[in-house]
Amino acid sequence: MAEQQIISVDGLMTRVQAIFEKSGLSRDNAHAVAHVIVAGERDHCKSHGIYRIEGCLRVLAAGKVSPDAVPQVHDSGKAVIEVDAGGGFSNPAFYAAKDTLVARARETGLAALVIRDCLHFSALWHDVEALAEAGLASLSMCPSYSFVAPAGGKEPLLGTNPIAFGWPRPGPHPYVFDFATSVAARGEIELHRRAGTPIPEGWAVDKDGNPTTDPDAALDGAMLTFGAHKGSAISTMVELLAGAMLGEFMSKEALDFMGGGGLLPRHGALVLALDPQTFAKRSGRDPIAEGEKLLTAISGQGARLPSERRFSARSKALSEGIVLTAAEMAQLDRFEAEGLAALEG
Ligand code: NDP
Ligand code: PYC
Repeated sequence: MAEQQIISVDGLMTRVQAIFEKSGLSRDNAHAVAHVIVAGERDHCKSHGIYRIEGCLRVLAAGKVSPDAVPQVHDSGKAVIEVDAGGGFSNPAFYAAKDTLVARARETGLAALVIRDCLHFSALWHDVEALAEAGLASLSMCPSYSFVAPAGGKEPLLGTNPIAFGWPRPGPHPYVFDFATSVAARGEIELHRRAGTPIPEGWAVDKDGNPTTDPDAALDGAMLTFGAHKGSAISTMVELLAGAMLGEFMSKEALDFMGGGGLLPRHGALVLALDPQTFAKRSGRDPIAEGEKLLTAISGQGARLPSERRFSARSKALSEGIVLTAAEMAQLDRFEAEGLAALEG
């Protein structure tokens, strides 16, 4: 068998959706989850691409996610919109409430979406890209599992707590950054473990608090926040805003609730949407044009904007297809043929 194989983005979408339907997810939920995973693979975000299928199947097999949850949107007509994911994946819940969030942010200038009781495994750039397409600036964040030590400590307490920001631009792509507040996403360490390669220095400490480059020792120990005390504070903010403030699990409670980090975490998520036109109105200036001055000046220095790598990976994948290894293809074959039974092999 060839070492590498090429599959079109649509072809991969069909296969991943089929895997989830075979494994018991309702058609709508299978579509939303497959969409986010295929987008990750398409944009060459391997830590949140097809590698995540197995984690989703494991949580389904364990009965810890509702396969046919139908998200319930609660709209009081005020700034805060809530959607109850009903113990299902977060992605269908976000899409169920997105149009209401966009309409409210346009109407009032600022609106928030609270996603309750969801399983969250995905990258966040999907949310902020979707809102930028609607002309809105946004922030998206969620806790995860307490795998990360606060700066100055050595016990895991904070989550890898991702935060993403999106800003609309006139061209085809918005300005987007999206990162874990740990030095790297946990998925990156897991990929190093599978590949048998060391992790870079500075990502983690072992369970005795000593620096380590061994992925197994890192996964057993504690990950570190980016930017020392600064990342630690931002991660703490994510716990407070997207956990405590919502009355949903913070990362430590999420880990205790699931009884270990082997399955995907269950908690809430927060998405803030802001309409730049409303905020700038009385200034008489065009916020998007003003933003462009900064963004083009950054690029003009030869500095790369976040997400540029992703957007070019996307355009290559859309025109040439996605390159997968033979092992990845074989795993797709197995999952598609056997569904959850493939996990036993
Ligand atoms: P990365 O460190 O790979 O990337 C972080 C951001 O920085 C991206 O927007 C990236 O753009 C940008 N970037 C990277 N290098 C440069 C550079 N040299 N110059 C300018 N910008 C740069 O992300 P992480 O490993 O921290 O996170 C990966 C994903 O994991 C995220 O999508 C996050 O949402 C997800 N995650 C999800 C969690 C969950 O609980 N659901 C938990 C933790 C993480 P580009 O992509 O173009 O390289
Ligand atoms: O990569 O850190 C991570 C992660 C946790 C939950 C989903 N992704």
